[in-house]
Amino acid sequence: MIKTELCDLLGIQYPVFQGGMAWISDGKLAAAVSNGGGLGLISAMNADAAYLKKQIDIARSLTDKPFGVNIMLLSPFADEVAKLVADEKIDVVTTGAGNPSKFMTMWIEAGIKVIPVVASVGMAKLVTKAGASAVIAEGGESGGHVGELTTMTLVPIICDNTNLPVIAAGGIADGRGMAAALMLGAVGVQMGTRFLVAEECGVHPNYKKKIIKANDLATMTTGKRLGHPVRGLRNQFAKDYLKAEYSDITDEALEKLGGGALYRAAIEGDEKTGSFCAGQISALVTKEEPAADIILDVVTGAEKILSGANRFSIQ
Ligand code: TUI
Repeated sequence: MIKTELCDLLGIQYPVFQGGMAWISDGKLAAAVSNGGGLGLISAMNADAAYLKKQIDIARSLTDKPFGVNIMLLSPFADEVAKLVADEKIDVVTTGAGNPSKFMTMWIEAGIKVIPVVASVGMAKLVTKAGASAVIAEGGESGGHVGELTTMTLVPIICDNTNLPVIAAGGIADGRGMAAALMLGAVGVQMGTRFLVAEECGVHPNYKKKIIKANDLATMTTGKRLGHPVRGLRNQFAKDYLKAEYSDITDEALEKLGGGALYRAAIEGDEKTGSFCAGQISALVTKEEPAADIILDVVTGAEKILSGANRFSIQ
């Protein structure tokens, strides 16, 4: 079995995180991933503390294993959910889409392990100094909000610029991806798209169907004009939004156009007007199965490769 320092640090069996996906990663999915030996994460997304408290209670009722909360720092409720996770003494907090340093002292004093997503060396150095336990290097292959660099480049660059354990994310959905991430210097992986089709994931069935059907060219990025590029499936919403970005529409109107689109995709399954965040690796995600089976498939796949059952020999 693959064991890394991340397993000891967090008390988990396998060094596999489930990404915090807005309107998708709830208490039930997080508990299923943690029960499967990985680290499940509840997404606090754009919701308030009352919603998050409910999901934390659900997760606690379904697992006694460690789990985490992902805080999206662009959320209008970031301050109140940040305080809630400290009060609840959640095992692990991951952050995305910004600089978490103003919350880090409060979280660390509450005994929480803080693991920010970093999209640059500058941010990695800053959170290392602020007391992070590890960092997630998420390349632009991922779904949702994306940085500039790819996983292939970002992971080794971050590894060389921090002494913290690095978790690789973006473009990873099977054993090959995990093995490659470990070769680049990571000690764990985070996957979003693959867990989106987990049986325990309560996202609308249309969303799962679209991921399972997606091919290599199925995703695109929108949102560059407002400084927050987002990768998702190429549907009517994404095409209309991209067109609007290049028109003379105001920034305010553009922002309004994006409002509620994640909800319409994840909860309502609206194929036309929803924003279906998804990673490039959707093309390799082909079936719905229990979260625990996903973890085992990825970990045993990586083990086979790393123990020599691959396509080269060293002579
Ligand atoms: O956060 C994500 N993925 C997301 S968030 C999201 S919801 C959303 N809502 C409104 C606008 C945009 C998205 C859907 N998907 N992934 C983690 C991630 N964090 N990727 C990249 C980053 C990141 C980017 C910049 C982390 C830090 C950072 O620092 C910038 C700075 O210097 O403040």
